[in-house]
Amino acid sequence: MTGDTGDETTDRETGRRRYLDRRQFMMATGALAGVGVLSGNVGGRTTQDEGDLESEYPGLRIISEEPENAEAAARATYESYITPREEHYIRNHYPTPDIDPEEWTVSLTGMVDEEVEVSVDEIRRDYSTETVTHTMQCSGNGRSYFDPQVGGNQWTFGAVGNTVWTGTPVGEVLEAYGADTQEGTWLSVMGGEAPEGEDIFTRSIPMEKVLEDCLLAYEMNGSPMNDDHGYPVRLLVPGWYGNNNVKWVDRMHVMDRMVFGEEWETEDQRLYTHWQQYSYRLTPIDEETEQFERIDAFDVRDQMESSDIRHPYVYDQLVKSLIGYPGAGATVEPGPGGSVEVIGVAWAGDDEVDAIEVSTDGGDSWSEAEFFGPVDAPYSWRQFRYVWDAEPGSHTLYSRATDANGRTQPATVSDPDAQLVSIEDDQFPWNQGGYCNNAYEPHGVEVTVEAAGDGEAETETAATTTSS
Ligand SMILES: Nc1nc2c(c(=O)[nH]1)N[C@H]1C(S)=C(S)[C@@H](COP(=O)(O)O)O[C@H]1N2
Ligand SMILES: [Mo]
Repeated sequence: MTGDTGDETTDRETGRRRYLDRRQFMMATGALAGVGVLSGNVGGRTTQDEGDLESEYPGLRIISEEPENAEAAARATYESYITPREEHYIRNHYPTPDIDPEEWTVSLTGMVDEEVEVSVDEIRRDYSTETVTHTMQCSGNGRSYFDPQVGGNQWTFGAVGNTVWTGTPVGEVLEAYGADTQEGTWLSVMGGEAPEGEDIFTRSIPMEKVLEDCLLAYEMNGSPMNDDHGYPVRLLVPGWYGNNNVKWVDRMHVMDRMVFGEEWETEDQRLYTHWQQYSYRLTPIDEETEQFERIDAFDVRDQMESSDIRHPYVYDQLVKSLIGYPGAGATVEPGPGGSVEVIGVAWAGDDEVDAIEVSTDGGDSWSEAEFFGPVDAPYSWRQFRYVWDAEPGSHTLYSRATDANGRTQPATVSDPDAQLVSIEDDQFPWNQGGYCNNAYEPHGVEVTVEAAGDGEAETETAATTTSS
């Protein structure tokens, strides 16, 4: 099994290093308060070359240029509370569209008093403005650690970021046009970028979540959102996996169920149902995914444990954590007291993370680490630190978080033949799509500790991780 991504070219390595050095400098001087200040981005296309992902996002490892898919290249991204735009992963099924915000509208249809086209200007100016810090993770993050591997982008650890999103509460727009938002209704939100003949990126969100905290967002980290992240307007579903956060919102349809069945399909295409009903489901090997009109549990773990839903829908995130320092493959020299400070992040979707433990001996023993950093953002990750009395030699480091429901990250991903549908015996259920991997072993880091005075310690050179 491979988590290794150390095949980058030297040029790219140099470019990234320059960026990371610069970033470190700006952190030190306080110039980079988590805001995308490095590349002069404004709304829409940036001031740099169009389509040149590498120069626009120097903190990312590019998986594909078209459609744009890229993840954080270095563990260092997980040393900080806020993820700068230059390091926030991008996940696109189709190429980023070129949108004129003056012309763009969001259609509101279905169970409403009045079907309308809402302009971007109206969304920005006619309703209240709210901000949420949200740890957004692609449900495919960690997919490359599945054995046997499954198809799709081979994300390692880097398809997650913590950013500040600003926009309009969706509920206010729905209310303005008399939408039926009673219990049991759903809002299906559609992206506007699908090329002719492709399935429209559609997600059905239960109305109770929509009204609770969903936004039509247009700013990221205090700057106008840029095109790759959904400009001019995206849905923000705090705490839930990235796939629910529909970019380039084109239409919102109020319904009494999810997009389901022939009404939402054409003869030869799952036009609106594909991304809701077939993709983004946790299905064991050799099973066909079962479709539902409605479900009433949204936390992925709750669904895993429900006897009604055998193939969970990818909604609210599972508990997970990542070590940011030391990075994978790093050689570190302990400080004067002989210790190394292990730093990382832990999150649990719309639940809280309750505890975080670190192992420095490959999981034989565990110690409680401590949380630090901002506390007042319920959908945001928490930072953690652990002061490690580090002996010279090589060590395998793991982190393992537990959420407020007492659910802990499992150790490994199961064998497909086990056909698990929930987390059992410390194993995450292998599934056909490679979704929601929160097992801690494949996300660990291999670290070498030098004896004090052994010379220059190097930092991470590639996004390598241990395999399991
Ligand atoms: N319209 C549209 N919205 C989309 C997608 C897409 O392909 N099209 N990808 C989704 C997925 S799978 C993820 S993980 C997030 C990624 O958001 P980001 O690119 O801003 O990180 O957007 C979601 N929203
Ligand atoms: Mo995703």
